Amino acid sequence: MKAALVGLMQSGKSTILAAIRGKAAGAGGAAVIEEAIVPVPDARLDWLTGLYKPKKTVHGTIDCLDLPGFNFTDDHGRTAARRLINQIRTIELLVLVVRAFENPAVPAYRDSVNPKRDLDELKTELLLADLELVTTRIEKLEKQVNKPSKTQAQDRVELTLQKKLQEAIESEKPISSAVSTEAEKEMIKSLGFLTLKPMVVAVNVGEEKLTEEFNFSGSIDKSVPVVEFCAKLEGELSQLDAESKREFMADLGITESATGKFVNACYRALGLISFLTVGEDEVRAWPIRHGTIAVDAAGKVHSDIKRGFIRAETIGYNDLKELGSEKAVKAAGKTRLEGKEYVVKDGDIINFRFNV
Ligand SMILES: Nc1nc2c(ncn2[C@@H]2O[C@H](COP(=O)(O)OP(=O)(O)O)[C@@H](O)[C@H]2O)c(=O)[nH]1
Ligand SMILES: [Mg+2]
Repeated sequence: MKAALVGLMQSGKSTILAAIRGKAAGAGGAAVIEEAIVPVPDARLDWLTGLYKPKKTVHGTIDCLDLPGFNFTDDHGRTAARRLINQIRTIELLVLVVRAFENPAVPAYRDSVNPKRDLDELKTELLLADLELVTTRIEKLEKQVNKPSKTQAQDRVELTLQKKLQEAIESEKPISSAVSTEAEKEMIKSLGFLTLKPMVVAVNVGEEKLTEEFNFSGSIDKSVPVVEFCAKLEGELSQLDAESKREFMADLGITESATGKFVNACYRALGLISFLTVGEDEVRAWPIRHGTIAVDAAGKVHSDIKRGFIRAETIGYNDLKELGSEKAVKAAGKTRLEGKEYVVKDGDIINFRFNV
């Protein structure tokens, strides 16, 4: 799963990425896209590792891109930003990072710290980039539809759809608000509209305002997760051992680390859950889309397991934790034998039975 940190210059993207991967921030400001694979923290994996003592424990991961910050205040900046924006069309999730921290040493964008204004500016730029794309596509389709071709009927349907999307953007609504069916989504998938992508807003708050909550109503849809954390502080936290970290967090009144918050928000935005596999060799979390059926979950592990799928021997993580062993779960009659069409739940521990 690929996410991109998108934000105005000096909003703290690189500091956030450094904090969530537990490494000190890089030089920053470079015009390159940095990539980091961030393991998804999961307390269930920790507990299962204690139980099975496997040779290895494999976490789910999020592949995070850190983009240079945008600057729309001059032509040069706008051109650079537009080029970057077009490079993230294949990314699945956008994390919009906005600055809420005061720091006299770091000049503020447009000379003042104003997260809502910055979020609106980012949103507008994403809409404009999509408007450009939809307009180009409409021009192309309009030329195409009048020539007889194999795709003519299809092109006509798409043209109607693209016009509907254009109307939405022109009234400042995201593409996602105008797409209603899976068929429509499929039709425009390859274009990579930015305002069709799931989003998370990450607010980089100051050290002294850790508990401040932000209201972005009117700027973003209620369904978009908003996470607040102080990137700088989290960077410092990530350098501590577990014990000092707990103490420090308690002192500050933080209950969840930024990584946890961040990853959970990404999961939520993407509609992801995890199922688990256990054994002496490996304890592992497998991210899947909410609603995935057992046979497709099997395919994540191996194509042979999908092909030869017989049953998914399933126990709930909570049952295992409560009863202490697979044997006890079985004795309590809580081991389930699920078929191909079973909709996998978050925290299902699955042993796939298959035959190839
Ligand atoms: N005081 C304070 N400074 C921060 C915070 N986050 C980032 N900074 C500073 O702001 C500057 C820009 O941060 P950076 O992560 O490079 O921003 P980017 O351009 O979005 O990647 C750096 O000098 C950081 O040290 C924060 O939470 N508090
Ligand atoms: Mg940076």
